[in-house]
Amino acid sequence: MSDLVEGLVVSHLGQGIAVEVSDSILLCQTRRKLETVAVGDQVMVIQSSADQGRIEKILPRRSVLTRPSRNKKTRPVAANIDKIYVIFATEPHCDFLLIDQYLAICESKNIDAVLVLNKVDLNNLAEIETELQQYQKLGYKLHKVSAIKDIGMTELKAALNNQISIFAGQSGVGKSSLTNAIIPDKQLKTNTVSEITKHGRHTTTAATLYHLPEGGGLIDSPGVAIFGLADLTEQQLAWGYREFQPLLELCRFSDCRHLKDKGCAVRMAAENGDISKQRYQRFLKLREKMPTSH
Ligand SMILES: Nc1nc2c(ncn2[C@@H]2O[C@H](COP(=O)(O)OP(=O)(O)O)[C@@H](O)[C@H]2O)c(=O)[nH]1
Ligand SMILES: [Mg+2]
Ligand SMILES: [Zn+2]
Repeated sequence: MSDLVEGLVVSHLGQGIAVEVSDSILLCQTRRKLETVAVGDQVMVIQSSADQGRIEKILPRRSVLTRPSRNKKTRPVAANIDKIYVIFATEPHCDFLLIDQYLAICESKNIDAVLVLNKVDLNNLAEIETELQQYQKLGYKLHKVSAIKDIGMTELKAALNNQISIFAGQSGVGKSSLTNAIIPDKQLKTNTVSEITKHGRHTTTAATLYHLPEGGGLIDSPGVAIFGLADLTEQQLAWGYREFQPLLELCRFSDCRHLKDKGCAVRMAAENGDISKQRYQRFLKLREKMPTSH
């Protein structure tokens, strides 16, 4: 009979879950009927052999990101994240709708959001400058970097310390390039996980938590880091636009949808130019996309 020990879920492998306990990694299965475990979870484990164990319990989460799964349900993709770095660039074309979506999710889940404009070595940045200033006015931190030309990377690395972060953003913006610049021995570490677990190659689709040299961690989730609006309500989406927050209680009706509703303080603020019209328009678009709005 072994004791329960605390561990950190560092990767979800096909054959099991890699849990870091002290300095070693155990390949774990979960106790029957345990809810879905996610990368970043703190768990209680019973060690069954030198390199294997069973997850008995998931400790309470500070935060959880989910993605849609079957039957209109959601499943957790990463837990205990402190900060989401929303990566974007001018190539591929900057998708402000997606940026707003990530920011709204962060706002409603109490996760800090930071904007990262990558590829600043390109010379077409002027076209998004006005839009970027809107975000900075709202208090969002913006890093301007180039993964390839090593611009702004020292500041970005320093900002990542002492917390659990994840990079989000559409394909092609440079998430992998940034991750590789920040964790140069990533390949090595990936191999370590699969060697210790001795269960074949580490699949590239698995989200993995890497420790940063000076403390903290970065979750690399290859493919697109998708976490949708699925588990947000319309109210949470509106709250997710932080400039709407002080206005929401000023709408005439408490169930205002901020569309064509009479006495909507949000719409009036957008019409008066007190808040960004573009952001309000994008709120309406995201609202349309929500599963609950149909
Ligand atoms: N010009 C420029 N290209 C970059 C930069 N960072 C990444 N790229 C390129 O953008 C493309 C997509 O990068 P990748 O890291 O795979 O993006 P991901 O899909 O978000 O992981 C690749 O061709 C990279 O070489 C950068 O700072 N400047
Ligand atoms: Mg990538
Ligand atoms: Zn309203």
